[in-house]
Amino acid sequence: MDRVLITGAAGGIGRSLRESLLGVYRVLRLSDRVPLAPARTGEEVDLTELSDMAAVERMVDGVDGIVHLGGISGESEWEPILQSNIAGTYNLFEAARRAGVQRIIVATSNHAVGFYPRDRKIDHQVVPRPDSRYGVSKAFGEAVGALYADKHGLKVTCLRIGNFGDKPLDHRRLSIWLKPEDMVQLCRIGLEHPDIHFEILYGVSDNERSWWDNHRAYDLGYRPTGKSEDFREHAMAEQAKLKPDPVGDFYQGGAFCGMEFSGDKSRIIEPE
Ligand code: 15L
Repeated sequence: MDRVLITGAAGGIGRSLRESLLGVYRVLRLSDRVPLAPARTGEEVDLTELSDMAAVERMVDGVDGIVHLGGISGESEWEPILQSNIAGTYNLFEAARRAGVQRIIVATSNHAVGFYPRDRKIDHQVVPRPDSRYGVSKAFGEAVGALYADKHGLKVTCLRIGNFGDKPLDHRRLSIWLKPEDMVQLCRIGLEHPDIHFEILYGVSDNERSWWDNHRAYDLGYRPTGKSEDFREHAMAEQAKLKPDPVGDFYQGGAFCGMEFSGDKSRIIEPE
């Protein structure tokens, strides 16, 4: 990888990767729909709206690999999800294919599988159970990634990210926390590992109470160093400030499952 593009570079994960991948690849091209801090040595800065195919084609021109973080990063109305996450992700893959990009890492989310209950351990082979329009868009990203890997030979890694940050924010995040340094390892696996064809890996650290069997990531060399239990007291103190949420507290996706819920609460049993 010589030139690596990061979309969504203005977001929390993007800003962190901008620092940690600087100098790892010869050029980092950083893109977002909002202006970014000026380029430093080894950087290029770009302003692109993902729903605009012509702009996306310019954005991917000349890159070898992409870390696709761009799009809406939480629940929203359908129209912005459709434009940024669905059309935007399709545009990215199609433009990348035309430009001969070799590898794409796509940031999907635990919300693609948020309606699995917390007492079920899931691996990378379970079918999607999205918990929101946002989660549906992330499942779409995984599907379009599989298509471009199988049909066009792009090397695609989907990262089902839990919660990225310096520490786990509450009880739920003790299971899904992702330490920034561990995210770097996962990106480097996706951009460099020789055996990638199409992968779904969980973006999660070495958390004792993880809900995810992430053995595929370990097979590819992932050795996370973050351990959420080191922050247990902090997470539980924050949890104590939250109201109980019968639906959200049962499912892995948390509040995303409870919001707008109009289903049958007596169905709070394991989905098939
Ligand atoms: C996500 O996918 C979101 O991007 C992030 O903002 C958090 O809500 C995270 O999931 C989470 O589940 O904690």
